[in-house]
Amino acid sequence: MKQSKTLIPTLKETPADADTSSHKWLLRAGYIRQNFSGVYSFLPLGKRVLDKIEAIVREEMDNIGANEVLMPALQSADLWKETERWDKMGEELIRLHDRHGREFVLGPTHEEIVTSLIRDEVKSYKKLPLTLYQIQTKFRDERRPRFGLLRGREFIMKDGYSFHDTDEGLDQGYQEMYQAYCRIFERLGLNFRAVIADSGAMGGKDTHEFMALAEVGEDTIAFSTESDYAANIETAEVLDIYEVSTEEQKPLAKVETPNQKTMQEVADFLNHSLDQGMKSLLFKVDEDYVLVVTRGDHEVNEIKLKNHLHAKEVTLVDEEKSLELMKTGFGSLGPIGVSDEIKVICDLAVRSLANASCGANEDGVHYINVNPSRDLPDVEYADLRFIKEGDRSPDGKGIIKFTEGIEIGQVFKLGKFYAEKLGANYLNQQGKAETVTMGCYGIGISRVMAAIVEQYHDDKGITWPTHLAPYQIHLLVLNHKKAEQRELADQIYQQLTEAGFEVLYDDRDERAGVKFADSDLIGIPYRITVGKKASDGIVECKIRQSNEQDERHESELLDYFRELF
Ligand code: 9G3
Repeated sequence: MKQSKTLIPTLKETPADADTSSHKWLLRAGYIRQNFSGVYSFLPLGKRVLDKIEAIVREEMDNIGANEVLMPALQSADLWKETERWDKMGEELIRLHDRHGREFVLGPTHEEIVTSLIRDEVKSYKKLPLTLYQIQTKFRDERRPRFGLLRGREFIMKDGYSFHDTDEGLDQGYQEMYQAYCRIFERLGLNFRAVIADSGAMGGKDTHEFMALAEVGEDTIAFSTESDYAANIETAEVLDIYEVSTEEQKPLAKVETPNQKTMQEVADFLNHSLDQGMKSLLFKVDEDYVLVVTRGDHEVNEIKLKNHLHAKEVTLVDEEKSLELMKTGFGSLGPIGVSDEIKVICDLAVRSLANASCGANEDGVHYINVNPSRDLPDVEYADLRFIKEGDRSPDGKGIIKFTEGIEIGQVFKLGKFYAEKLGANYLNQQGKAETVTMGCYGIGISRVMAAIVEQYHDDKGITWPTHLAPYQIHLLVLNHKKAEQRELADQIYQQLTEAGFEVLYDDRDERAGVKFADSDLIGIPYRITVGKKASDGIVECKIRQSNEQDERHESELLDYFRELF
């Protein structure tokens, strides 16, 4: 392709709204342009990279016998009402009317559509297992679109769905998809981890997220230093391996803590470390109120709390509600003497405290020498805290460290939720109607493109993995006006293109400096520069990632690139 004939609007400066590396480089190198918040156009270079990513995904999906389909973006609200997601989903679900006033959604995902298809078309166990997938545009009205393609409101997803007649079948389908995802992300050259994740609203059992490691990642991953354990910190369980203190139990006592409000102030005033104090937070859990107690140096994990109580809604109450219910403000809440209508749950770490302090449910008063076995006889204990760096890994091997990740894929065991709601049944071998069991699997295609740039760039631009770049070779002619340069470049372009190489030919009437800067921005792995030595047939070859360069005679180029590819 000749650059004088295509559209690659590079930018010298970083646009103000570029809020992460991939956003900055994809804008500056002319791969994408924002139409409006969270909505982008892929320009020619961007489209070519998308196609290469999709080709790898298709190959691996077809390898495991998944069947590609294409389902509509426009979905009838009726199906979403049958699964009760029409009401449950918030503002993120884009709802609209057609000309007849009928209600629709712009599809954020396709469980409803694909399950209704199976309900209508699959009636016998002989047709199972079956896996369908698509690569299609999704719509989610994110409150705060940001980081370019990483969190858009319209994006490209590969979403796959598997249908089984047994749980074992689902387990096997899930494993096959999991392995296919590992192959896809390895082929994409991504540094990734498969992490145990929280199935949250999806209601399934097992679920794993695939995270591309990058400091801009919005998810924090807890991983073990000595095993392949990795989990989203929302889910990472904490081992109950607290040694019970041997300290002799002192008598419970109340002390005035007149101006001490925060945990640290109380700990300093009572002359003990944070982990000798109890922190109590009051939550509204669906229609109930729950007092959650953790050690002073730990944080409540609200996802764990919600899952433990099988709740739909968990929110921290405000100070006035705390005063109304507990007759005291946040600084003096505690688990002793709480009225029966408020359940008290303590994180596991609290159980092994000895002679600890806690709020006395009176403003400016705390208890000291609290010994849970004696003073908290009927509280419940559960794993409710966030895992911390330095905790022992839940698999018992090594300790936990944190890193940031971009969620690029997820695999879910959905079970029967959607099939039950939509009546997707099949006749089993005995002719009895059974509900289909499902799995669902997603890869953020456009998000993956940005994740790759997060991992492959330097201070001059993008450094694509060779097989993902929009072109394989970038051919620059420094002075198009000089016949010997132009003729040699034209000849090299024709020869390499005819040999099957993907060549981007910078034939523009631009200064050499502009061409080099643009070439570094765009990030094509190999560059040929035709310049002063053209009359001797000598050109310069440069490798973008390593910056190494050397001179070659044009007659060597074909063999050189055949060797490289
Ligand atoms: C919605 C909206 C946003 C959503 C969903 C529904 C996420 C929703 C979870 C999934 C699960 C899997 C198939 C591919 C892999 C992921 N955000 N999810 O269901 F209405 Cl507005 O999408 N779906």
